[in-house]
Amino acid sequence: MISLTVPAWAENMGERSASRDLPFRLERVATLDLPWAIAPLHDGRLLVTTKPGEIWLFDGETGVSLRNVPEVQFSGQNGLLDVAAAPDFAQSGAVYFTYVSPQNALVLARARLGDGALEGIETLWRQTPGGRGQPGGIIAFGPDRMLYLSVGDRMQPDTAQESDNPRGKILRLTPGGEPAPGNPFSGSATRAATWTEGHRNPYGLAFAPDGRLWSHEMGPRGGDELNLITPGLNYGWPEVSNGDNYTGWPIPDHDTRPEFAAPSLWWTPVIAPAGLAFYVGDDFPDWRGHMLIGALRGQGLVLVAGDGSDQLARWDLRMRVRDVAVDRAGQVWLIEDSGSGGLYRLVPR
Ligand SMILES: [Ca+2]
Repeated sequence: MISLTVPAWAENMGERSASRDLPFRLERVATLDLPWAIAPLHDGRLLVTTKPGEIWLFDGETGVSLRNVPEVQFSGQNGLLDVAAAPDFAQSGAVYFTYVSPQNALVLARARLGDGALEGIETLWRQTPGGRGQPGGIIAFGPDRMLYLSVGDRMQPDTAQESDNPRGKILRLTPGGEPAPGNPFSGSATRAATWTEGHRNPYGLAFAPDGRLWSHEMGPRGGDELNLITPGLNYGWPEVSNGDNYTGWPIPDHDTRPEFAAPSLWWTPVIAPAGLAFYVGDDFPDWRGHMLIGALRGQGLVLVAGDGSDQLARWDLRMRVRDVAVDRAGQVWLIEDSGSGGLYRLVPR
């Protein structure tokens, strides 16, 4: 059923239709107010954030809302964002999370997961200056145990090309939030933390089983992108995009400026990608090594070849999918972007 044909040239995936022939059924486990991110823990429990500002811990179908979560700016795209377990979570109990502060700054924080509460909260990194919407905020830990963080352009596109501004960048930080050794640039703390630049609003960031880092980002009107992340490269926003401005004013396409790294795949009309996870496990053997991408506007789930060469499938789930995650047991989870949003487990057919 899945084609592994590799196109000769990156092409637009947006015009391919979605299928209602689902190789799984959706089991609704819980209902949450605007869930934003899922983080499976090693022991089968799940952390789920909500944009208004809660972090839920699920053990099976039983969920508790953790105490001591910091106040967030809940407005538009801003709020409590991503959550991730530390690589040494089994020993340290440490979790990392991102949020937009009441002062508009994207913040990266760390805490210990205590009994029904966050304990010992530390702010590790804070965006200066802050901004408006489009916060990014996705956390991914690398095989090098460093922390990779996406920062959106905060709706100020030109700043994605300003080298001393964290907007529109992917950062590589130590687990304590400092610029990581071995980064491609040097200079200010922001520059020294920068891994790649020229991004718009990346809501997906994940390492493949082969150790390569992938990201996707929402384009403007058209031009959602899937990018292979290579240190030191500039991904072109807002100088180039395969989409256009919302005003209809055209933006030069990626292929007019070869000095900017071009996407592996792109989508026009947009799917509004959100969440990125590589599949490892037994529930869906055909998906092993490939990536799963949630779609907000696209209202579904997208399966992309693990080397970024092709979209293998796109399923119409008739809901805005905000995040997708794979747990240690190989189960796939997703959440629905809604005020009565479902937490779902995918059950193979
Ligand atoms: Ca780009």
